[in-house]
Amino acid sequence: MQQTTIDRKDEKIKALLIGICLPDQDMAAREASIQELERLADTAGMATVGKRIQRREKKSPRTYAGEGFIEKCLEEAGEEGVDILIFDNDLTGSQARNIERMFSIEAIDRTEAILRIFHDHAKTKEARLQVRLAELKYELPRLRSMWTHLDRERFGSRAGAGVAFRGMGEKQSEKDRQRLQREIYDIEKAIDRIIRRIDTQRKRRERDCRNIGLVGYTNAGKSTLFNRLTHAHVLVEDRLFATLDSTARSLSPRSLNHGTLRNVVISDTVGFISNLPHHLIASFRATLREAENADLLLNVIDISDDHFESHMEEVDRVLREIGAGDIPQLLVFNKMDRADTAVMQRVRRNYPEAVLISASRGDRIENLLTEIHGRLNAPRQYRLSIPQSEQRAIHYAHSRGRILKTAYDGNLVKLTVEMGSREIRQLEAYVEEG
Ligand SMILES: Nc1nc2c(ncn2[C@@H]2O[C@H](COP(=O)(O)OP(=O)(O)OP(=O)(O)O)[C@@H](O)[C@H]2O)c(=O)[nH]1
Ligand SMILES: [Mg+2]
Repeated sequence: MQQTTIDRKDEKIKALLIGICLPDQDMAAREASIQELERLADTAGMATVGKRIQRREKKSPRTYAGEGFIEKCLEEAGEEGVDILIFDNDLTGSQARNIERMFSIEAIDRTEAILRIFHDHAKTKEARLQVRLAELKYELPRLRSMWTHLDRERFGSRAGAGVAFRGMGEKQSEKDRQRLQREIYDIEKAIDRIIRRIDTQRKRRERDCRNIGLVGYTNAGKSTLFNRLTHAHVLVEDRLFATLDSTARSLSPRSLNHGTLRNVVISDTVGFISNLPHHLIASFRATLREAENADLLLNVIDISDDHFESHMEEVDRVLREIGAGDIPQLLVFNKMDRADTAVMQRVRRNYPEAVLISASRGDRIENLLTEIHGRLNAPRQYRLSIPQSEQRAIHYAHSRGRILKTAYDGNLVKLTVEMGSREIRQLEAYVEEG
């Protein structure tokens, strides 16, 4: 991955953004996506000089968008010039190289733009390890095609001349692949250790604490809300991916005055974005661990963003992917100070269970705290499968929960029970999944 460097101080790298719209895709969604790519470019320190979308029947296997189209876009960018092309979806390694060779310009895709931001924003050891892992996993599948290409370029075209050398690239590729895999293995081990530490800390806490995880699209206001509820000073910025690692804190004494929310720990986490590649989510296991194990998720949504509903879908998708899809959620529509009245009315109608707040102004925070209190203590239904010999557990379920159904299966008692989240802890070993 060569990086564009630029000598002229203060002058930003000029990026031209290119997307395609296939027959089964919606143009408005593609436009929203390329606008978001502009924000990503901005966060990565680049200035967007143009955004273009080409309607196509299918991706060009060689150059993703059409060659003529790319050429025309570059021409139209004119005098100003362009330093880098950013494509609004995953380029294969060979597409990127073809474009770079044909147009003598650096070409990256959305994932790489996100990786560059992550790279620049990672401050703690935990975040750096996770970003490195994501980078390696991004590079690995691109290696083979890179060396195959070099083979062809250097030796392949002259008949005969290549024979002695053919496969040199492959050997090199194999060596690089092994090196990358070793590094991936080492980093995953290090992340495992971090996760074990997080789990131990959580277990120690859990005896008398409940955990709340803040989740949501990037820039929704999670850290702002976190700071308000805990009086912490986590970095808040009007940029994408300001937060890359998790911070856990108790609610501040002021928050505690407004409801009996003693012993509640809240965690801030990395934000999500559309088209997050699977390996990137997987790399952030340590950061997302707190969310995975929360008793309640505060799903923070920027109601002032025109696309907040598609962001909600994306957040749901990621939550399911990390195994947090079943954790009770409270929808928190943030930035109500900037929202349209009609939109707020629609949200109130469509999501009657949700709360609307302004985290930065501190509006309706007490209402949020009351709602959190209610949710943490609200009973839920669980299916339990308890050996008949475990009389104490069966008795506990009957005395602390409301039994909705009892069945027997061999020596097991199968109970459907409604219980508070605190009480069910004692029976965790008997809860059936799903
Ligand atoms: N108008 C308005 N702006 C807000 C509100 N809450 C947060 N913001 C702004 O939204 C931007 C993003 O806030 P953050 O708290 O950093 O968002 P985040 O969800 O933590 O973002 P990432 O960590 O990047 O995923 C900042 O500029 C905040 O000042 C709000 O209630 N109203
Ligand atoms: Mg944040």
